[in-house]
Amino acid sequence: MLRFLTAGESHGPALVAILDGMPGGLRLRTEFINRELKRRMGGYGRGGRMKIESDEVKLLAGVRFGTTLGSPIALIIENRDWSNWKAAMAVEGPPPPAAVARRVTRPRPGHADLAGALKVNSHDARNILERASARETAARVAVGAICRTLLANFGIEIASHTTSVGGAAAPEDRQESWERITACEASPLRCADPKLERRMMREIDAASKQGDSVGGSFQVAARGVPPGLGSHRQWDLRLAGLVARALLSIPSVKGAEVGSGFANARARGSSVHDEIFYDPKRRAFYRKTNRAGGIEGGMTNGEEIRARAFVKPLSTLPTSLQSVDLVSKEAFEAAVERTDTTAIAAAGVIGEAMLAIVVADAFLSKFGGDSLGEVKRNYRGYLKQLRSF
Ligand code: EPS
Repeated sequence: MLRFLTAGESHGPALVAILDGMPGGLRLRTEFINRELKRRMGGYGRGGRMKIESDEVKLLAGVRFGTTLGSPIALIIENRDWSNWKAAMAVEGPPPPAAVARRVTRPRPGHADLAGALKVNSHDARNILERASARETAARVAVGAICRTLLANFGIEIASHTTSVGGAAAPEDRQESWERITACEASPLRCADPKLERRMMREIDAASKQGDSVGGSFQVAARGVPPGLGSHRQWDLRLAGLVARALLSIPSVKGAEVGSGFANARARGSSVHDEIFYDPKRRAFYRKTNRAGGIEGGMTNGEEIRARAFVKPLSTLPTSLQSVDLVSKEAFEAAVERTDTTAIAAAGVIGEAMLAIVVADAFLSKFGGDSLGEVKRNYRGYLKQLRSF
């Protein structure tokens, strides 16, 4: 139902996105989108670039008088750093000398540089890294904010929290409550456990001091999600797969888990599966545990969606790693000046956006209509069906 594309290079003029499939009649506030963009820029361990940028969205199409038209929504986020890159990233004109063009012939291990250079037959890895950069995720967060706005109309909320940085990790099977997750919003790493957060900050300080980077993990959560989103019908409709794909599409994410999936794999079934209860007052089925992360058989089961992403240490390092020059084929030690020590807090915000996009898509697949009113009518009918089940 929902499709979106982004375009833009990290040091080019701007990032843009087109979101297609959003119903008409949805009130959109740029201030809300900007607030999400601001959240993505924060977090302990970020580097120099975030001091330059101050992301703000401009809606270009699909919105009239603050309300969606049901036509594609187009948006733009300008790159402030562009003013320092006008020659190197000029859109038109002949290429300037190599030094001015800031050509990159030294691929960084862990980055897209080498694989992309080989793929597109370019000896200037800048043609790859500009697009592979996690800068692109600002556009996703803007798209995610629009999806969150839709979901909010149906009481669906999304949050995230950092669960580990390097070796500072919450116990694998601990599930923080929704209240604790949302209460940590203003903390430096958006970690629900203040003591653990201090350990995380020490990990970041130690890595930074040694000119190194550090990875981690975060959990995303969605509450107020009705049962029955996604489908058991086909592999590509199963929601767990869609959530995992969305998380794994975030730069640096190398692992994904639904519920307490990893711990579950080591336990017995009798201690894993969430027993089913019924509340006659609410006329609803419910669980006392949520190890399934709110998804069973590829569908939401009415509990909170919980999924975790595992993030590798950033591959742009101030210290050196062995690599080989693309042109001379000579060995060298790659060292780059400006980078983040970790972007784990930002990664959680991007994870929220990706989850919002997946849930909004699944929601519209089930209840979709051309106007918000039509979606609401369809949803109300389904809630009635659930109550009289
Ligand atoms: C990134 C490298 C850094 C990060 C950037 C992602 O940028 P620069 O090369 O300009 O110093 O700051 O992240 C962002 C710009 C952002 O908005 O998140 C990379 O190589 O992926």
